[in-house]
Amino acid sequence: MTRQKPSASLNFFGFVGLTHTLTYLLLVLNTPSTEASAALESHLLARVGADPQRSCKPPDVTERTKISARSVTDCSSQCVADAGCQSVAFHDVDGLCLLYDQSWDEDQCVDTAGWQTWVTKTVECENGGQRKPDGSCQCFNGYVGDTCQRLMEDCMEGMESGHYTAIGTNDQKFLLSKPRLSPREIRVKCNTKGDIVLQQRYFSSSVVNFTRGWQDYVDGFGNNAQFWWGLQNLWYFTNSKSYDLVLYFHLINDTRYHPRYSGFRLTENVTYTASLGPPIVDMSALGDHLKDMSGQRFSTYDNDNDNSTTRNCAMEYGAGWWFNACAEANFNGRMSDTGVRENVLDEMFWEGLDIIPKAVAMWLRNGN
Ligand SMILES: [Ca+2]
Repeated sequence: MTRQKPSASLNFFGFVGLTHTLTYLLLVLNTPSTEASAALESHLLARVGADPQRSCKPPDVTERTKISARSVTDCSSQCVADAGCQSVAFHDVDGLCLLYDQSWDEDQCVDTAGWQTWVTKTVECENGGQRKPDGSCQCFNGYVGDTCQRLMEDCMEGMESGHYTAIGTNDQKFLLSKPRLSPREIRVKCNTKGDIVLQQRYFSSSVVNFTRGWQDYVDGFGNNAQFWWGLQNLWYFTNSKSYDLVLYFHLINDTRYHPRYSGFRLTENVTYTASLGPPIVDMSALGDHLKDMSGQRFSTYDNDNDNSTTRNCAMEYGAGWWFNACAEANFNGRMSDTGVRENVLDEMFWEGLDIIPKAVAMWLRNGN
């Protein structure tokens, strides 16, 4: 038995990936489930099972290639890398791996102890996905799955799928996502940690105005760099999975803070009441100035849901927020280029800081 190196066929047939097709192995018969899963996972392969108790090999025809392999994973890898390969048979005692240029039906398979037979099938990568040299699909724009057949539930799922490595500058663009509860796809901006960015602001000559009415805060507003994502989106996501709220402050002296609160959720989608757990990082340097936020309804100047009967907090603060009566921070307030607090309510501020951040953001991070 001669061990043949697959490198020549791998290098050549890797370019067959331009056809945007994916070769995947269909399980026909009798494969140890753990190893089969590993093989499937390593190539992001779909699996179609038959009788798991049956051992069989293809009929007595000449194989395309006969090699040794350490495992069915190894054997199937050779087939995936070889665009002409349609099926494999593997003997797990002898470590013998046979590649065939044709595929087999279950009733063609000859009962033979020790043999596992896999059949290849060619399918398209969906939704703009492209076949990689290893046979798996590289997905784009928020699609995930073996054949890019569905949208990611959130940024973390997209990141863990290996999706981000191909698009590179992921923090510069929006992707599509579909959380469990949402009837439609939702545009999300993901940061490099796999968080969803729900608010992002920095001072510039074309700063986005955050003094907005109710419908804007529900639907979202702004551009790709400075924006409020929208309460309805936030409601869909935070009721589909558990998230923490991470705030980001970048002060004018280049100090950065990342306070993190556990369990952020909007409990209803009429006034978008916030539920927020305690901080889970040391807040001694900043002070906890969101401690009044949990349990509050969202307010804008044209929809006063705050807890003051005499004041319109959103109008005084020039911002939409979960005001009590009113708040010790104003993340959606007016930004300035001086970085110096004027001690007025409508400016961006965090109680206890005598300077104004030059950039802020709010992120949803996967929680427990
Ligand atoms: Ca009021």
